[in-house]
Amino acid sequence: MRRLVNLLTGIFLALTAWAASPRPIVINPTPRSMELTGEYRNASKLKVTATVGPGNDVKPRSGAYTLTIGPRGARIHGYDERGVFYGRQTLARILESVPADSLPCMTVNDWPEIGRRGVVEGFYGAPWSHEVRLSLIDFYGRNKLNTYIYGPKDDPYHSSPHWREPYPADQARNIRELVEACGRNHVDFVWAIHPGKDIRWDKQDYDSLLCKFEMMYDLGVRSFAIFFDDIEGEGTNPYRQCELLNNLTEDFVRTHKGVSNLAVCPTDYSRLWANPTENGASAIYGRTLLPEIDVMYTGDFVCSDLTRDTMDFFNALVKRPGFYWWNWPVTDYARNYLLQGPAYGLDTSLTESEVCAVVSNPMEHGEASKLGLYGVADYSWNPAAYDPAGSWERGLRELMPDCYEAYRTFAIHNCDTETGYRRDESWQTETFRIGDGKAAKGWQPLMDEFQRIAAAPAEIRAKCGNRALLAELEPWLAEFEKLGRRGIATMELIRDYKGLAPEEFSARHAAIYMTPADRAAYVAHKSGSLKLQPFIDRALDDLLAAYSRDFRGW
Ligand code: LOG
Repeated sequence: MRRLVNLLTGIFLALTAWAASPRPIVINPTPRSMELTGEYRNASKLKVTATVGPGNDVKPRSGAYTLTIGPRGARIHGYDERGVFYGRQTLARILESVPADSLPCMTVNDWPEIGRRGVVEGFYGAPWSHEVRLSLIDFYGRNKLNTYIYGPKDDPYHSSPHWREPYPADQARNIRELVEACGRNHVDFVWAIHPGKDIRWDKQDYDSLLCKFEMMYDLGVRSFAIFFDDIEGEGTNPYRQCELLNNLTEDFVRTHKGVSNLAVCPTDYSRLWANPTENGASAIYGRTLLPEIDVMYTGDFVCSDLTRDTMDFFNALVKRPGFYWWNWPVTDYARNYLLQGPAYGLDTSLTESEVCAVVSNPMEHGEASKLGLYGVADYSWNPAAYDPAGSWERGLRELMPDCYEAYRTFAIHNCDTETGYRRDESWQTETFRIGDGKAAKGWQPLMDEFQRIAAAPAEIRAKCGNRALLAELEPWLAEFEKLGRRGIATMELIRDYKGLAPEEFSARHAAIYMTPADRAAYVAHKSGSLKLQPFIDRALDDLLAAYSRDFRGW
């Protein structure tokens, strides 16, 4: 009984200390199980020991670990080295979250659901800079993402015209550095080639491909993928594609030490145009492609949700769990938007038996993609526990700890694309029409929001420590600030219009309209396109009508 009371008191004290700490313990991705075991201790001289291998209650899968923080120190046990690394990440997050004198004792038992989780740099447009790539690779490690597929469409040595040729020396050096950075972060660097635009299915091109793989191997690359997306003509032949992959497995993968199985992005990578019959390319893949080769798939559309139904469709044809390529938050088809919303549309009941990998194709703005990737990391590690909204809030805090509220204000109004993959936006903002009965109640909250919008950019500029992120956001921040000011002026006119003389009404009304140059700047870097700017546009029309109707002073 005394022990029980002691234990309960211990838990109470630990929880109190935890609750009183400046921030709650935030670990991304969300661990499988985390239990407070009662006491707490001084963290400043924490002794950490690490062991590796099966046993010790650790789940037998790559990246799994247990972490025990007890009175005598912290113990990490990884199923493999990657697991030890992840245990250290979790411990680091705990230590960042609590004050040094109140580290709670706890046990964490954690492992990933989806074996391969990460990013495909697979968009059109300016490839990421070397610095951004390095910064992202650290971010992957920190968030337990283990896969970085290098395949920027506009790298001419990845695609046509130069896929057959070696990288120039400076670029080769950079790739070697990326491989090393990935190694430090336990990320598999996958180099992808996109030869299908002009490949000839002959010995010469096969040898060119083998030779290029050899060169990449010499730079340290140990994982490879072949992309046949977005091509026409001869290159699309599924029999030839399968033959090539099977031969490469035979002649390259199996003859080179440490090389992992290939992955392929077929030409029919989306259900939208995939022939669902036995004669279709996906079924041909299912029948002829070696079973160890992974097949990529974007779902029902090019940009679409990850659903059980879409995976069932694809997996039945290719006869293996598909490799999911999520086209979000990519914006190469809508470059004037910045996607800062929650990562949602991902089925939380999926397991590795239905989806062998989940990778996200981000924006050409690598730093600004981190917010989305934070959610992707959380989802793919532990889908069953994934809460898109909660994860997004944590991501905002992680990226801008000193101005979370301002970043949140910016992000919540920068989610949708208006075309393509529609995303919810401004979901906490209620707008109204003049005279629709909601105006009286809705005016103040909307005015408050426009004021927060006008003020957020200055705060972000002053307090965001990541200058590279800030530089990517800047064109949108500038437009966001103007949107806020237009909104405030609109709200003031709604409040005042009935009492205004015609000249004053006209002047104030006209001042809110964007000049053609303003409009062009807004369109180039859109914010609030789903709800806020449409509210302003409509309000200006309504104001004109209402003023003409109500004005009695002529
Ligand atoms: C391309 C991809 C592009 C994306 C979004 C795949 C497999 N390929 O329609 O490079 O970033 O759409 O625009 C694509 O998705 N094709």
